[in-house]
Amino acid sequence: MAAPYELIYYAGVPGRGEHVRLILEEAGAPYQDTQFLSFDEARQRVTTWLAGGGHGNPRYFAPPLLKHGDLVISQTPNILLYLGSRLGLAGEQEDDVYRVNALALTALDGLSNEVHDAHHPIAVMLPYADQREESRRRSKEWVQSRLPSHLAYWQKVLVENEERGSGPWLLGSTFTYADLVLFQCLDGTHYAFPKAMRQARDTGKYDRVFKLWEDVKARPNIAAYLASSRRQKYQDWGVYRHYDDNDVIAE
Ligand SMILES: N[C@@H](CCC(=O)N[C@@H](CS)C(=O)NCC(=O)O)C(=O)O
Repeated sequence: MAAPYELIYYAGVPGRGEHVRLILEEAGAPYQDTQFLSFDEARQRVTTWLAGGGHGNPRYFAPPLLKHGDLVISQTPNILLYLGSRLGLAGEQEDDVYRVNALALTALDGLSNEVHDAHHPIAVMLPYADQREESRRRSKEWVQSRLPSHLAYWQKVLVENEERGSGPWLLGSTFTYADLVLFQCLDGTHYAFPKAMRQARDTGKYDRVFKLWEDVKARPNIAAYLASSRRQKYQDWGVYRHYDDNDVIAE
């Protein structure tokens, strides 16, 4: 399909759309992005797509959406699966795409959805201020038990690859979009919980994980993207938010 890729998402925060941007940036694929509209125009475009149905595709519940010609799809990992295969970032073997998808889903479950739920533990539609106490409690629990468990999992994946004489990436020697997803998840989690992430890093127990974060950051296309104005800053709305109350360390 010769049509350009178009990311339809809110403007003003990296959000879930960031995973889509990173894969396109890594591949050097040209794309249109509603982040370059004003905040209101981008929101309007999202609303128009959600309200208007799928135009031949099943209707959508929530952004990000990827438009590629007549195909317009939702669900971040689904978009990544589509792009990863087309852009050569889903591994080399025929079945690798499922391995890569599993890794990406695991990163999104643990270090995106769970982090989001730490600032909205009671209800997505209620403002943070109405669930502040619960959010602090949940963050403490999360930092204490879930963050180490996720970091330990990723460390094991990387160490086991190494023991097989492979690496340094999640799938082994081949860089895939799972590495990009984990990078963004670590980066966002660091924004939300800088003290806990620093504490985790200082233990030295997750050195391969933190190295992967740095290695992805240093890839030429990613480094150029991160230094550009296309990389939006985290804000106090969106998936990753920093609240001092929640910025705790494990005991
Ligand atoms: N699982 C979906 C979640 C999509 C999602 O929650 N999108 C947010 C913006 S990042 C949204 O607008 N949600 C509205 C809602 O859940 O009602 C994905 O990964 O794309």
